[in-house]
Amino acid sequence: MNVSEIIKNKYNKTVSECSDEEIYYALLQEVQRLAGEKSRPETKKKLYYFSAEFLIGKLLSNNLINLGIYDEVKKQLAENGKDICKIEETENEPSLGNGGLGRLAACFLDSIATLGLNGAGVGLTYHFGLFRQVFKDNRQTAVPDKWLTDKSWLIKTDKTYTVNFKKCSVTARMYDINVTGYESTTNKLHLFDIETVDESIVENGIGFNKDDIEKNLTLFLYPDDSDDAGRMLRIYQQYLMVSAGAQFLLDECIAKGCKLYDLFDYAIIQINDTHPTMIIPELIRLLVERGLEMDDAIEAVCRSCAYTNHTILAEALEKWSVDYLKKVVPQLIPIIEVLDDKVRRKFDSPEVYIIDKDERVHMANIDIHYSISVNGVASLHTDILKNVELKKFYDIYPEKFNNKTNGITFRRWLLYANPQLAELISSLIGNGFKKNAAELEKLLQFKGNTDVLNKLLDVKLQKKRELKAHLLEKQNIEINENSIFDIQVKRLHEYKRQQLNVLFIINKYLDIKRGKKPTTPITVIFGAKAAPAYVIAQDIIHLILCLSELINSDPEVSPYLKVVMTENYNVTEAEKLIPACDISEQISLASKEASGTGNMKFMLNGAVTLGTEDGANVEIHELVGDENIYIFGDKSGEVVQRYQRGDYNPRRYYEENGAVKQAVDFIISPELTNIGDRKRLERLFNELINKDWFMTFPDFDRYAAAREKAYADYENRLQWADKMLVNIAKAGYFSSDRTIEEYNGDIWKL
Ligand code: 26Q
Repeated sequence: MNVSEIIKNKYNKTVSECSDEEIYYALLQEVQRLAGEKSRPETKKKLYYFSAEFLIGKLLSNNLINLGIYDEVKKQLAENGKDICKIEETENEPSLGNGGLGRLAACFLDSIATLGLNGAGVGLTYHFGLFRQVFKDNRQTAVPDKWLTDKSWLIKTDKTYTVNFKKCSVTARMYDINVTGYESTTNKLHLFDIETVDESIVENGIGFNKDDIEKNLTLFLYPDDSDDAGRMLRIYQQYLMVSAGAQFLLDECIAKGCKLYDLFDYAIIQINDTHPTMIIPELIRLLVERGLEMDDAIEAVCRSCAYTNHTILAEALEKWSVDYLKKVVPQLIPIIEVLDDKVRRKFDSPEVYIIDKDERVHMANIDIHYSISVNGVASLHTDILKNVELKKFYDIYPEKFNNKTNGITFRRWLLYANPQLAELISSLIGNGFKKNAAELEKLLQFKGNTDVLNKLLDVKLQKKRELKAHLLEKQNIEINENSIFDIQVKRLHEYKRQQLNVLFIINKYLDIKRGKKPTTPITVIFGAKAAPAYVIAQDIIHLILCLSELINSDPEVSPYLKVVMTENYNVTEAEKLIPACDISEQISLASKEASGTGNMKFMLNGAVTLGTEDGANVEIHELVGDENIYIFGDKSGEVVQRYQRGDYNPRRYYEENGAVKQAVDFIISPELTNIGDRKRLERLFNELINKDWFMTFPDFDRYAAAREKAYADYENRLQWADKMLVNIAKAGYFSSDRTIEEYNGDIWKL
């Protein structure tokens, strides 16, 4: 690519005369052209990955890397006095996802394209993605994030579909985003939108009139599972996505010669959690409308669908009341009734019915009965599905259940986010790991090699310096690059237990106040958005921000301990934080985190995990061995039993464990209530001593001990670097290329 020529043709100016925005837009257009040239030829069978979320992150650099021209573009820009990072800053991040599930979908698209598989993503264009988080008075406020402009990566297509709701009909238009594969062909992400959406109805923060469907349908992404308001709107969104997507895929299949009863020869539909579940009754409805007998339609659809479960939290499993559905999509009710009826004729157990006695439709139950595959996202998670959560279903359909441990794309999370580390690895083992992540194991030959280990520590220090500069500029907070960077970034949720981390910090603060100083200073970094309606999560953010103010402004303590909460944690922020991390906090209550994918990104970047035996941590532990991870706490079996017994009494721990009591009492101490909101802090205090639903107290002592052990081990820099090396070397298993090869081999069979 010749950047000067492109700029000259477009603007009749030199590169140095252009603004960063102008250069960005010229590069975007050139990338679109190059990506288009690499379009993948259609083949008979195609994967449709349906997901309500695709958390794709910024695209310019990612596409340049995948097209193999990042280095030359960067160089040419530099020769003209332009910094590619600054140009990238002008790109808005499309925050079309909440967290793990959405980011996983984005990593999968990258791997599907890279492996040259015929597959597309199908979802929605939210005009405002996930809210932007702004801290004010030590609280989170939520403001709309208007990422979508006329200079975005979306390409308007001429494909439109009518989607009928009870109240109105809308026209869904398809927009495409090119998904470039790494040194491979280009696939598509299809996102539907309606043209009548009116961005001007947004008022006070992220509020808007929930009733006017034609104006608000694709306005916002739903902030997670803890918001009761506007549930109806979520059904509208889901149906828009699946109805338009179903019409589109049927058109594609028919054009290739599909006779409908053989749909499964042309299409495999991966249902990303229950959010796109209505695709099943909708496709059946469309096939019947086009002349198939009901039973043939059910059979054809069932053989075309596969379901991924991402959670075992009962409250996150979608159940929609028949009444709700009747008001929005009455045309699906007769189909859902037929599906339920068939189940009732075959099985006695009410647990597996689709419509329960309270007239609620269990979306996951539709997926399990009427698809060919049910998969969990990490080995422990799949075991829990089989043996506990979905046991009744596993007894019926053992052959449907399978595990697909999650993965991440190494293009974004290593090559792009940490070019220095990628460079070091290349210099040691060549470039093969870029296409075949398993080759990272070759790094093991450098265990104990002082020269290599020092280089690894140098890279880490450099990434810490970059993060330091970033935080200074962004939030005017100064951190010490020679301190231990201990990081927990993920959605704020009680089960993820940011509160456990906080309790440790409180005791560390009090220790330092009493003169017990850590050998190496510690910087604890949080990043987390909380669903606006999730009160306790808001309280935890408040506590972290108050604590951060108290500690960072205390001259006795701040040289040894700092607490930073980065504002508006998102993909772009993650790309800066993860490479700089020493200790990766993965401390969910065992059995609750289905997999986690941040844990994999940290490991790949040479952070050492401090975590429970939960989700994919279990597999990380197996791969790196006891020496190279800090594992603590109750195992999932113990936790499950404790819940079943129902005898957990947090107050007893609070009264009997001095360390727990000291930390919890401090939440309502004058030091904190002078800074923060007493009501919020008291509510959190009471929640912990009376409920502590995610059992932080029983794990507290073992957590504190493991964390202290990690801090002590950090002192031996070379031994620590050895742990980093092993983590990087063993991370190859978590490449999403491996995950996608498994999906394809076992389920999709493209
Ligand atoms: C449900 C109903 C109403 C409104 C919103 C929702 C909703 C929205 C988003 C429910 C769940 C989600 C997101 C779930 C999620 O991100 N799960 C994570 O998936 C990751 C990828 O598999 C796992 O690594 C994480 O462990 C899991 O928490």
